[in-house]
Amino acid sequence: MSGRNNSRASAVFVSLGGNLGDPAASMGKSLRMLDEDAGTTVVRVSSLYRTPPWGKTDQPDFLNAAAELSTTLAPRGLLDLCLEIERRLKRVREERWGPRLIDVDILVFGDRAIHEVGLDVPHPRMLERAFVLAPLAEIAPSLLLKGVSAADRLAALDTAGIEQLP
Ligand code: A4P
Ligand code: MG
Repeated sequence: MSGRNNSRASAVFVSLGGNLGDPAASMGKSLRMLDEDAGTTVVRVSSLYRTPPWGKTDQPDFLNAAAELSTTLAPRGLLDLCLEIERRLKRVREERWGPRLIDVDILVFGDRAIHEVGLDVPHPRMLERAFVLAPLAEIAPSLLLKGVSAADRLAALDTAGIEQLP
């Protein structure tokens, strides 16, 4: 994998989601592939959440989760790994915000702010999305997002219909 970063590992958070096929299995496989990458370790994984579709509402409910990684990859290298995992799980991109087998997005990469072609970190739409913040606040309630904790960010959002699975 290109884009190795030889500096110390950074705390990184990713979101996982899907609403086609067997999303729980796809998310499990994605986490295994992330963990198997030489420079990346999965440190913590949230519960699964059943979430109503956001953005484009005439599609099945999603399953969503979040994970903390420790990685020596550079942000671009981690994005390449996430996209490679989606490809290996045979994700086909059809419409924006449409149904998907698996989506693996980078939410936060240490304290880095990145605005490049094809890579925006922190994820630009995460603060308005309860399906992202519910699992993230479970594993990192004190994580500061623009100066406000993930738990407080979540408390300000409508979480109707979001169900934490056992
Ligand atoms: N990209 C830029 N920044 C990032 C980043 N931080 N992490 C680029 C990952 N990718 C990033 O991605 C399109 C491109 O975004 C990538 O090639 C990468 O270069 P995509 O996954 O195909 O996204 P998309 O679906 O076409 O659009 P978008 O806006 O990224 O979709 P989202 O934001 O992922 O939303 N409702 C529920 N309940 N749960 C969901 O998981 N997901 C979506 C999709 C809509 N509604 C949902 C859910
Ligand atoms: Mg994505």
